[in-house]
Amino acid sequence: MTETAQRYVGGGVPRKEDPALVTGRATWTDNIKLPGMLHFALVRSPMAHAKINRIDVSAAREQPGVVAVFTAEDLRDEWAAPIPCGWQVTEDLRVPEHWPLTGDKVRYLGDPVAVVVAEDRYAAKDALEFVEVDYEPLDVVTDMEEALKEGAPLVHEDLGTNECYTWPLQNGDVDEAFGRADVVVKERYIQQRLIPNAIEPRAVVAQPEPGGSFTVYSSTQVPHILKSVLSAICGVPEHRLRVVAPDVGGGFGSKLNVYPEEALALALSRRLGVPVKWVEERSENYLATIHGRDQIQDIEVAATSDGKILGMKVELLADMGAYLQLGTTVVPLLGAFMYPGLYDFDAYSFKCTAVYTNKTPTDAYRGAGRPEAAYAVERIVDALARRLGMDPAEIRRKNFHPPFDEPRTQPAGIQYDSGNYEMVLDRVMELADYEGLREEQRRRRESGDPVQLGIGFSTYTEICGIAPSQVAAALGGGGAGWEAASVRVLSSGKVEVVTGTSPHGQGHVTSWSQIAADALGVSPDDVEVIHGDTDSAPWGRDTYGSRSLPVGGVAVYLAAQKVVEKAKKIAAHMLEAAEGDIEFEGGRFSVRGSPDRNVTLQQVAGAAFLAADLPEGLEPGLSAETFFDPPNFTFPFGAHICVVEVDTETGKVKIRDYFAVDDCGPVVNPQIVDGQLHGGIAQGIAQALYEEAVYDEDGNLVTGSMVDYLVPGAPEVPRYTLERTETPSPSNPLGVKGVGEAGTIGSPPAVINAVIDALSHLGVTHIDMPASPARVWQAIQEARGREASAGEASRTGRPAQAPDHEEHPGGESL
Ligand code: MCN
Repeated sequence: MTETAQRYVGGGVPRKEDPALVTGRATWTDNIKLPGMLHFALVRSPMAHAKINRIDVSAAREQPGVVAVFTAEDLRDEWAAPIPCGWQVTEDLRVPEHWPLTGDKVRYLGDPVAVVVAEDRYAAKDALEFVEVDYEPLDVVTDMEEALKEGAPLVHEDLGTNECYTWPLQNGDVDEAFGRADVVVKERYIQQRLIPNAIEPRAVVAQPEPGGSFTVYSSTQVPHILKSVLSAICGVPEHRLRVVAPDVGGGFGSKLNVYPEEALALALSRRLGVPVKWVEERSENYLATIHGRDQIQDIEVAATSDGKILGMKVELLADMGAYLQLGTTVVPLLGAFMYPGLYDFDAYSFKCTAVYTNKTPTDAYRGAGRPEAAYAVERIVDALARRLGMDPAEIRRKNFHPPFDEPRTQPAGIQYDSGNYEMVLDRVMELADYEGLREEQRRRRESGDPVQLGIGFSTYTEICGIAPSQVAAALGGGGAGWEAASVRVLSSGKVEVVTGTSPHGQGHVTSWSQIAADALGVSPDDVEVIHGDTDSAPWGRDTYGSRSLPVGGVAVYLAAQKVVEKAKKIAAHMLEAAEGDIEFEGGRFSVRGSPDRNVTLQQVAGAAFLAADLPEGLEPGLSAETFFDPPNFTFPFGAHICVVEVDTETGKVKIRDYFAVDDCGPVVNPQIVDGQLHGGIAQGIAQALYEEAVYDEDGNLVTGSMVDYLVPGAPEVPRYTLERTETPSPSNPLGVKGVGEAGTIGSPPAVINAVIDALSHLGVTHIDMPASPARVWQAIQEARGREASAGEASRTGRPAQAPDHEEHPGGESL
């Protein structure tokens, strides 16, 4: 008899990864110790921009424990190609040469100029100060607008300009839309530079193997991409290179890259014939690992007097930093399609100008382009609501796309997969008791309470499940977007899943076990998931862009389906029935109408392995491989309400409550999804209230440690109230959408809108992120000053000084 199949997808299966992680049995790259291994450290530029006149390494070579010291010149022959830019986003993209060590000039604080190899880390580190570099300081440019001016210092003289590219997009008649609008609101928002701060900094070990092969262990999100790119940079043929991502302690996008230190490790192990290791220090990480965001957003919306949006214009300046890393150029363009948010209107234009400055390169940081877009649209929709005296929920509702379950074209010209935006908004308002909150706000305002209540909305969507290879290629991407999986049923019926995704905190081992378990009718404990090693998982496009489930997890499901199809043939043969009559449920194959005639998956697996009696022409074994390249991205969405208390006397913001209703389609593992949202929202709160990488005019990173760069801790983040709705995606057969970045994308505008909402009755309309107590206090004082001068003006008849776009870049204006 067939029992009712137990389903694991959607259930609270505990994370299989955790016991090893919480009992100190994880293998981080720094735990790898190999016989004869040497260690290296880098001499990094103490200046943001300088000519290198001379490097003298002779004293360093004499230091105890030092084995070798190399400059760019010494390693010139190691490279077959420079570190590449992965996205040729325009034909005339200006790409500077980027070598693992710089020889002529340093272009940002921390630019590596020499490498010391020694018997241990400390000896390598101690010898760094004996490398003498004669730097000739050059003028520095850290500000994007300054960098674009005539006569600005050039980060790369050979490019003749600091402009990296300009990328335009236009859909619909924007002039017409703005021409017939009753209201135009224009804003400038600043996306401050952020530092990713994975718990484990980067680390790499390279080991020469017999026969001219190499193994590279790296704390990376992208072992497969790293393998192809390192092969190209170092000229090691692909089949002679194995890349392993051991346990990886987070990345948040920062390990979606190929860094100078990884190329150096491979080249040094080849040059010296021994394994070498490099482990990043935290303060080094602040300089040497990519940063995120750093954009200036000029956004305008045109609307009717009753709040219907007609058109939107966005002009973006995006800071590339001093060099291009793999995804530096594409990050702002991931946002290009997302500024329209959840809103349906006809005309949209976007232009991004990308700029070189003397700062650490930027690249993907959790959300990559989409938090920026969501922030700008959600802020300006609030500004429009204030301008028109409308409720922020009402204006959103008025402009939402109606519910849809088939792809629907949005204003930037791409197709959202499915959505029901009113549903999430209605639910979050119910959860938060919106009316009750407004009532409390009214009371506090009327009583003149120094602590004011603010209620902030964010209704967001985002583009994730980064995949369709053709779309990636059309955007200039140099890598494919499919994902691969193999499912192998062993002779005993136990299962091995091989995935091309490379988890670093997202729980793929658990999730993929659940998917395979349901598809094959086994328990998740009977499934082993193999990942992160290009020898055992040879095909993959890795983990970023919340793609792993909608592309990689789906590939696991499809490979399992292939296995079931083959198993049905064997079962039919064993049961002497027609293949078409075989049904599969709960791990058992039975004959339709005769459930007692059945065999288990284990029996079929045994028969497939023994191969003593298989159907004519069928190969032995029970395994299958799939490459899944979906037809479209997935677009999770949600509605968040942040409730803040703002102390008007000190400027301090306290998040009292945070409500989120998110929709990522059917959920594989609710506990993991909650965790992803908790972490994601915390990172968004961090951007909204705390974090900012600040450079001074000379290009020094002022916030060079965690003392100055404020990563929030548990006391700073609130208790979250989370709920979900479930709108399946038509982009894949599981209907799933990604969730790894959703919280980070949704939360910053909710927090800032809440802060502004708390203070709007005082005349505050804008505060830049991070909304530190000083900034909030300042905004209150400025608003009070304006009120006072307006009062004065009405008494004296002289015009009051009104805030406008020029004087107060964040101010709303008509
Ligand atoms: N999931 C689910 N049901 C859904 C959607 C997702 O159960 N409908 C589960 C998945 O099965 C998977 C996890 O949620 O276990 C995340 O899946 P997905 O949304 O596909 O995202 P990725 O696995 O591709 O993760 C990448 C994403 C990104 S881009 C960043 S940045 C990020 C993030 O994930 N960095 C992280 N989450 C992180 N979490 C940790 N702990 N550390 C990081 O560095």
